[in-house]
Amino acid sequence: MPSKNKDAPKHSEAAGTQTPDRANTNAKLQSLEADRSDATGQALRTNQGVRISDNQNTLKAGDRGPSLLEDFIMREKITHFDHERIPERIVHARGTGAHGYFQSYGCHAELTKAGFLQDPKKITPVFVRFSTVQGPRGSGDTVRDVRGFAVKFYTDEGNFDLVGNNMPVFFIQDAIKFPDFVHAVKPEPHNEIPTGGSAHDTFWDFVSLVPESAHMVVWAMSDRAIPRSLRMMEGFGVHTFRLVNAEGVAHFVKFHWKPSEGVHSVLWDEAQKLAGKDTDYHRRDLWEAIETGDYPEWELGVQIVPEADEHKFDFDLLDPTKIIPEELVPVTPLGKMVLNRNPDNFFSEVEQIAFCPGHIVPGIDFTNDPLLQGRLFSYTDTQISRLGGPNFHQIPINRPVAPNHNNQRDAMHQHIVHKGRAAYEPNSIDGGWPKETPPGPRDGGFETYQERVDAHKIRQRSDSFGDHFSQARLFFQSMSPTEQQHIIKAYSFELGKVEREHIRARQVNEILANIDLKLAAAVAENLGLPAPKAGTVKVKGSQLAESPALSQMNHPGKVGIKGRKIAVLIANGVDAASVDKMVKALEAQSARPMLLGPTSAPVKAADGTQLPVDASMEGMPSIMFDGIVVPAGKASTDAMAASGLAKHFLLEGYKHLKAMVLTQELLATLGLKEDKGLLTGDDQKAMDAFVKAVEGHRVWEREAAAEAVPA
Ligand code: HDE
Repeated sequence: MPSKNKDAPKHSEAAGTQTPDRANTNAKLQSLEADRSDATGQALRTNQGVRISDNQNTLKAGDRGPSLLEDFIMREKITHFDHERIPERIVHARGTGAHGYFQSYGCHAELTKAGFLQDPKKITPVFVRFSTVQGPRGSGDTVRDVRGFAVKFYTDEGNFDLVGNNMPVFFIQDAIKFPDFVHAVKPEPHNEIPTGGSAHDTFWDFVSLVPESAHMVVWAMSDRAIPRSLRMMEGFGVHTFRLVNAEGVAHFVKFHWKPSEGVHSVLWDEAQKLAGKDTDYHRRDLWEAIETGDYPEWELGVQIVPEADEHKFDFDLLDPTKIIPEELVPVTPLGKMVLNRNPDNFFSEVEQIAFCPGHIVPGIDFTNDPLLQGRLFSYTDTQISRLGGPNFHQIPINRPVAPNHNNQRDAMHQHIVHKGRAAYEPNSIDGGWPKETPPGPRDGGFETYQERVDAHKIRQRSDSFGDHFSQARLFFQSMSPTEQQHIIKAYSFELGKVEREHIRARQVNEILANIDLKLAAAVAENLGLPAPKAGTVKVKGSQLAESPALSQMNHPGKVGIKGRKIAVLIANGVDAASVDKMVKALEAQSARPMLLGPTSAPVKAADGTQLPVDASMEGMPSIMFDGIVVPAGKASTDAMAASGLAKHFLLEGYKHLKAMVLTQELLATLGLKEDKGLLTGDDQKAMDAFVKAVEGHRVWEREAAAEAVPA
């Protein structure tokens, strides 16, 4: 475990009340707590409550004889085991999650009557599940993919699920295309390859034939698809929703989550290596951050558009392949979310949580976005086969904290013993209960926003959904030169894996050439395709030339290097005082220094002290860290200069543009030159420059020099 925050609450103490926030959250979750089971001090029993005397041996006829069918203890155990698996999610199967709370910054009554957005003192418990889309449950965390960002708010008025992604648009405009899209991106049917990625023929075949995917695919080829951490991702509700106030006045809104730790990614080479060296990189990072008290935090905000301005934009608000640029409509902050508690049981909580965009509360409503409308059907439907019937809302993690009495009855896995005789309404037998609540400004029954609809039934896409390239172009052109290069490389890598040349050519000539000719030309060159001509689609262009909010470089975060992992490389003969100085300087910044030795054995410092290490350089390679420091020490420096393992660690860190502090000798041995983030010495000046470089996430200026370094 990281050495920082040793006194922070540990997982096993999570039910305690370490902070007021925690206390409130836990009090709210009492109904869920009741279902948590702790076997400490308990006898081993069967499911029927019978004490078990021997859990080692099946009942047999003689010690070498046949097993006996009557062994109900063995049969019960094996039968249960045989049924331990449930179907994984069709998409978003790989995920992880955490508990936390949401707190409104103030009263937003002018915007919505939703109770959880009225009072800054109200603590609303939440559970968040982050996921990848393509890969199965056991796939790698760092694959190039969209990340799911699904939040369940357990509000006093019922559960509100904000089931979003870390990208603000989607691949398709209409729900009826979702199975086609998912079948195309999933592993190919004949050989179930590739696991977790989109670099294959069927995905690129589909997206090159479906230009409405163009905008989302540029996002997926950008660094957003390889986040450094789940804590460092923006989240988006994607669709336009409505917020409705007590007077019945509605505004269109787009939901945004802004992480306090900034928006950061790993490099593609790191992502690929991590997928092998630490398949669980993201879930481990989230888990450790929460265990060590570095609680991740996001700000929830909305872009607000009055109903009267619905048609003011050069795109349709109902089209989920479009953003509202933040420069046109800024994000208004509403409140913050903090994740402060890891799950007790992965299956019961992360696996069994069931989200649905249709779970809304009074004060929130839908729009006619045809993708959203289809989702309203799909999620409940899928839970029925995934969780075995329509009573999945009774599973502890799904249970609202609000009461939920109604006349729905029976079905698989019914856990409630309903009292009374009348399971219908109106009734006169049970006094008419449970009864309807008329709509009202507070605590009223849900009332749908009264949008007027007067139309023919048609299967037709609105012309206002027809511009597929303007915003894809805006996105690409809003990137920094570094980010643009990453996008070019990502398209080249992915299309390079496509076997059919006509698919590569179609993506370049019919999609990329309409987005940006420079992008298309660069990718064509990398693929050995003829230089593309300008695209044939007349792209009207966006209202803006650039949207700086789209570049990750403009989201550095507000917490400095808090929670960033720093490798402190040591070997026998290291100067213990130098180690101490560097570790203290890092801890002063709330970073997480970890001591790494040549092996997992303690390192003997020059003054004879034994320094226990957190891991070996092989066990935790450079790709797992945000920065590297090497304390002083002649013998330790000599040992590293002679060690292939240490040199690889350092060169790889250099190549991945990490901030580093080395000794002069090592710098010379590795043949590297100092730069803004490659420093020498162990004094405060070097450490201050190092901290600044880690804050910048990567030493982008080094990119050209790093190209030449093998690692
Ligand atoms: Fe989903 N999606 N989706 N989706 N989605 C599911 O629901 C679906 C879409 C998203 O952590 C499934 O419980 C359809 C957009 C997340 O449990 C399924 C359409 C966005 C998660 C489903 C979409 C999402 C899911 C699979 C097009 C971003 C994971 C298992 C109409 C706004 C939630 C499940 C979790 C999961 C259907 C499009 C986000 C099959 C039909 C757009 C974050 O019901």
